[in-house]
Amino acid sequence: LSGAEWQKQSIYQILTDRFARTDGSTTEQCAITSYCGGTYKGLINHLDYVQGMGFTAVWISPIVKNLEGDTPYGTAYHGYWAQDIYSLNENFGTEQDLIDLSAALHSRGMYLMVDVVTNHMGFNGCGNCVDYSLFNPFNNSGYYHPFCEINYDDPNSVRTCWEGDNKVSLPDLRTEDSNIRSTFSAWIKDLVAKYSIDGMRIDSVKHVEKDFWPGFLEAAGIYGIGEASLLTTSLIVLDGNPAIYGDWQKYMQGLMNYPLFYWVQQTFSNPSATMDNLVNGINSMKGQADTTALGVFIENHDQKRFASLTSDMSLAKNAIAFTLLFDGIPILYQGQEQHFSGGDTPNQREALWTSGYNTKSELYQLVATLNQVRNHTLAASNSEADYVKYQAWSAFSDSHSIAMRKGDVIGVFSNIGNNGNTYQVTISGGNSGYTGGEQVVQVLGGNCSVITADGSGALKVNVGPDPIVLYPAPALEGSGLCGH
Ligand code: ABC
Ligand code: CA
Repeated sequence: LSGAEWQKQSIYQILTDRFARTDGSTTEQCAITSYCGGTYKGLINHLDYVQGMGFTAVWISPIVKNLEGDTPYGTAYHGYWAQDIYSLNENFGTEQDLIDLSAALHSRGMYLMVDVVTNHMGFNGCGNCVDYSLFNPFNNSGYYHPFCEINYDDPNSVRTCWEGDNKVSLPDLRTEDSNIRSTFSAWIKDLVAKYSIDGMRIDSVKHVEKDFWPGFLEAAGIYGIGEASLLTTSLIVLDGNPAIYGDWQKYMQGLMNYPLFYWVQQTFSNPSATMDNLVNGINSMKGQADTTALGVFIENHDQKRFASLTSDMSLAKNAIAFTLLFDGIPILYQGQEQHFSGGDTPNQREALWTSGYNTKSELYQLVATLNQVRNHTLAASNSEADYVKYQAWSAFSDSHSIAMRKGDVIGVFSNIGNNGNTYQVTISGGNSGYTGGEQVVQVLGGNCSVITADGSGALKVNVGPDPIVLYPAPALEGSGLCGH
């Protein structure tokens, strides 16, 4: 699937080991650093749960065979410690099971995104004691950079030193060498064909030199979205610093929108924060990067969950609604819809089955409605410029609320929290995009009530603790929203 097609999808991130077991158990305990029994078969059996929220794609954990046994950080249940890139991690199932998963998704009109790692392999032990003969195919030290620990302030060190540490070391491949590049190109081409993979989440992109990526993406022939995590220095990818995105997008169009993650988390986890960082951030990033090609998220398997920062349900709703209606591809991490609250690694990697796959939970229902809004809008758009390529902007903001307009959809978000008092704001005629007397339905919040734009097209909206979505009344036809 191409990048343009992926921009119309919404993705549910699955930790394969922690989503569903083959036996369907909802009571099996999960020791947080061990394999807990999640499988491709289990996932196939619970695709209704994912599709019921309106997601059109799943991103699963890395699929290749990892180091076996226990380490000081537990087992390789997450899949990022590769040992043999030509075999599968059998804890998750067989080759046939993965083929079946892909087919099951496709028969629902859904897509498969696989996590891939090309930066390193994984070894249970220190950097200077690696037994290279364990690896397939990179089975001697000549394929790797010499061991050193990363200094994150030095871009060269980020590229050539090793992730991990001396307990579990991640031998860093010489991705600049042409033999390694051609091995990876052939590998990804075969993998995509064999399992009918539609997209890739690409691990550790900033740890590999930029010019590795165009060739790799071309060999894969499908869209890839780079991890782009957490940089402290603006010289390397991808800090909360938007300026570096534009340059990176020349090599890899799809990247995780980490700046937005920081702004949304900061703004919506704390009622005393103001909207300034978020509003300024959105405005400045617009001009510097193609935000419509980025992945939008507020949780993943590396970050503290939102609910570990605040238990306030209204704030969680605003943060989720913001990410689902912003530019780019929304990505929800399993457990977010159940308001899971794990903190730092590995505690944010809870087994989902303990929730009983509750489809009645408040956030599950919210996500379903938001995806319905987005999917309907995409399907009804006459051109990409109407929505998918329209860069969202702030049509109104004050210190605790923001009205974000994307095409004809306006989301109104606040961080006043559960106990906040409702107040009225006005989105001006010029900014609302409506003309005098037009009718707008509050499809989220406001019980489907109608607001009529005044003579100038301005909208008066009651901002409360929960998010609001305003939708042009005639466009609701056929949406399934508000009784249509
Ligand atoms: C294990 C243990 C950890 C232990 C670690 C040393 O070893 O679980 O408790 O601290 C996999 C596993 C992890 C495992 C690692 C290492 O391998 O999932 O459980 O950690 O063995 C990707 C994946 C991630 C995966 C790998 C490795 C890469 O999403 O799941 O981890 O294949 C770096 C990398 C990034 C990587 C992330 C986990 O580590 O760049 O690719 N993610 C700074 C740097 C970041 C760096 C981060 C953590 O530190 O800028 O680049 O990410 O080391 C903010 C600052 C940030 C700062 C963060 C920590 O704090 O603004 O700059 O980020 O406030
Ligand atoms: Ca590297």
